[in-house]
Amino acid sequence: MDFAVYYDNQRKLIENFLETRMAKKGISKVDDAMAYSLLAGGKRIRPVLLMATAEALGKKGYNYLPVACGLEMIHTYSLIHDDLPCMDDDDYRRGRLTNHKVFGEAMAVLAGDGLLTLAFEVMLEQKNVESAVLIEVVREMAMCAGNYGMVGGQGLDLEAEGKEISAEELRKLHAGKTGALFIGAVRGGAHLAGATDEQLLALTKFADLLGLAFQITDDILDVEGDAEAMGKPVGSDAKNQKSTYVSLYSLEGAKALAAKTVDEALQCLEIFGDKADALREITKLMCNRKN
Ligand code: GRG
Repeated sequence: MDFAVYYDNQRKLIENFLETRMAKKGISKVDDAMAYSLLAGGKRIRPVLLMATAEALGKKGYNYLPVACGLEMIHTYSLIHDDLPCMDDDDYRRGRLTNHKVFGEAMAVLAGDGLLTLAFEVMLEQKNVESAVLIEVVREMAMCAGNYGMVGGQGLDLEAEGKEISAEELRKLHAGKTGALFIGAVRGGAHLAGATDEQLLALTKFADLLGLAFQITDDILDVEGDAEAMGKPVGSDAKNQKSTYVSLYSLEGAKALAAKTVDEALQCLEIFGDKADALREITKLMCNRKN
C-alpha cells in the first residue's frame, strides 16, 4: 500500500466532512470559535485510526465518518481547554494562535463546550449501523472522554503538578489523558465493523500500546522537536516542571521504550493479516513523526 496516498485521502474525507458539518450554523459567534480550532488542520489521527480499524475487519472506513469526526471534535475541545490560562496556558496550537488568544477566555471555554456537545449529536447522526451497536459505541466514547478516561487523566495531571511521580503513576495518568481517546477510536471502529471478542481484545491491547508509544514520542518531541514543525513551542514540559517519560527514563531510555512499545503494538495486529497494513503504518508514523 502507498500509505502517504492512503493517509492523504483519509484526511481529505475527514476535512470535507468537518467543513460541511460546521457549515450548519448555531445561533451565535461560538460557531466561529469552534470552527477556528476544528478546521485548523491537525493530524486527524484519531478518526483515521477509527476508519483503519474498521478496514482491518474488512469494512469501508469512510462509512463511519460521523462517529470518526465526532471523536475529532472531542479531541479538539480538549486541546482548546488544555491551552487555557488556567490549564497549560499556551499561545500556539496547530500553527496558529490558541483559541482564547483570538476569541478571549470565556468564548474559548464555550467553543470547547460546543464541540464536546456537537460531537455526540454528530456521532448519533451515523447511519447504516444497528441502533444497539451505535449506542454502545457512543457510550464507550463518553467513558473514554470523561472522568474514567481523558478528563480523569487530566485531573491526575493537575494533581501531579510540581511533584515527582512514579513510572506507574505516569502510565496511569497518560492512559487516561492520551490513551483513552486512542482506545475510543479503535474500539469504536471495531464495534462498528462487527469485531469478534477475540478481535476486540487484540485491538484494545493494540490501542493501549499505541497510545503509550504516541505519548512517549510526544515527550521526546517536547525536548528535541522543531517548534515550527510542531506548530507550538517546545520545552513546555520542562518549563512546567512536569514528570515525563524523558525526565523519568532519560532521552535514550524513552526512545528505547517507545521502540519496544511499538513492537508490542504491532504484534497485536498479527491475527488481522494484510488488512491491518494501514494500522501498522499509522503505528510507525505516530512514532517517527515530527509533529
Ligand atoms: C482539558 C479535558 C482536557 C483534557 C486535555 C489533550 C489533552 C487532554 C492535553 C493536551 C496536552 C498534550 C500535549 C497531551 C499529549 C498528547 C496529545 C493529546 C497531543 C495532541 O494530540 P495530536 O498530536 O494533535 O494528535 P493534533 O493537533 O495533530 O490533532
